[in-house]
Amino acid sequence: MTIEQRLDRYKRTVDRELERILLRNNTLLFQAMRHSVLGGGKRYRPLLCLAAADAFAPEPAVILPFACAIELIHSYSLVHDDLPCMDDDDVRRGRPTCHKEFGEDVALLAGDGLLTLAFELMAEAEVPRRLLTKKIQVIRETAELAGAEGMIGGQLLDITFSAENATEASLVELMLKKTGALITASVRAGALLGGASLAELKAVTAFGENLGLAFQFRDDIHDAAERSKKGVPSGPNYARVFGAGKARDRLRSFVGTGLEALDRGGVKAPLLRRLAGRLLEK
Ligand code: GRG
Repeated sequence: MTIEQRLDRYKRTVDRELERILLRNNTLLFQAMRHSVLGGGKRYRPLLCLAAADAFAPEPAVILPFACAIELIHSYSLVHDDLPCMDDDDVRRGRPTCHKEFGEDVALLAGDGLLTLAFELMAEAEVPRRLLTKKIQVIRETAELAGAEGMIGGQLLDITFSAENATEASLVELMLKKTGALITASVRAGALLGGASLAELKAVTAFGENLGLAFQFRDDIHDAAERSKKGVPSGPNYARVFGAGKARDRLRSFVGTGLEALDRGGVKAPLLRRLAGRLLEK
């Protein structure tokens, strides 16, 4: 099987499992949660989690609940980010946003439901005895990286950002938290549960942080191009402040630095490397 075929197979597994998890109830809340999670999405973060585990001792069944939990956290962040009090977006993944379809009140609760369900999933996940401590570490780290000092903290920097005082360092700090934290959590969860050594975990973490930044640079480049066509102002955006050319250079350099971290740590991880490569494609 080629690397792309293996990634496709992992994506189908994640899609099926997310469907199974969210089909357990048919209340309005679960309908809104399903609308937000099952309506497309690249599943980039769960793939990173599975790909990181795959680099060590592949036991995908053990990793799957954690990979799915991270996608639920990602989906909650999108539902809340789309709300009128945040980015006020009408369309997500080519469909009406959760609040457009279900109303703001239900969308707020759907986000809450997805976030808490993620932690329920991880807590309930069955792991071999030798991985029990690692499982607790993953849950704690995921909470921290998704929380007030990670992704949510990054979102606060986003909404309070002052474009006039924007510096490269302030934008990078925002990106590291808003986007990089959950991407780092994804690869660390996979590596920890996959059995990485401390040195390998360090390499995978550096890879994740660089990939998180690359991911947001790529999004900023696309977003700046889209918004300049439509003339709609956007939030903090590196490509808008420093130019698309510089943003593209930074994107390539973060992907390169991430890959070098894997090289230095002796981590082969062909699937992780392929996922990094995707960020340099159209
Ligand atoms: C807690 C409200 C709240 C927000 C947290 C993650 C985040 C901060 C907000 C989401 C909006 C946003 C533009 C985040 C940057 C990361 C990003 C580009 C998300 C889109 O992720 P993709 O491209 O989306 O992986 P799919 O649809 O493929 O899952």
